[in-house]
Amino acid sequence: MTNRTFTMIKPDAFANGHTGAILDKIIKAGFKLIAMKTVHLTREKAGAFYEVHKARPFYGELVQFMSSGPIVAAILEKDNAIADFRTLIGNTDPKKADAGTIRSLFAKSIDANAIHGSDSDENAKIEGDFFFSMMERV
Ligand code: FUP
Repeated sequence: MTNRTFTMIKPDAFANGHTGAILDKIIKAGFKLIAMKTVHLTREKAGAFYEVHKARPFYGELVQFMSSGPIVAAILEKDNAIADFRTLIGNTDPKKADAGTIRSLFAKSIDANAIHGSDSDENAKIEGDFFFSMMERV
């Protein structure tokens, strides 16, 4: 699993019509699509996905935001996937993200920051399993 990561194109980017441009950047950066789907998370499912952040002050708003509209969830494959994808998306805060990164191009704030990328191999597996069954993967 060390060459896989998990991503979500978040409700802000989806609603603003950036899904195609973001997927184009991901594919041009060398990531292969292993599984992908559009889903609209319920509050309960968004809350469960972000359970690790439950104690943080922004948890309630994060759950509200992530259940506010459709998202695209995907499993991606590339050598060094976790680190390379986090470089591609940029800093959590788009104001601090390097020029050309997905968050610098498509996100407006730290809470609505356009895209998610797993922070470890372990979390990529947990997060991919949250959205996709074995039969939905290449
Ligand atoms: P990242 O790994 O870059 O997605 O960032 P974190 O795991 O630290 O945060 C997860 C999500 O929580 C972010 F994408 C957006 C939200 N968040 C806030 O809303 N406010 C904050 O101060 C930090 C994170």
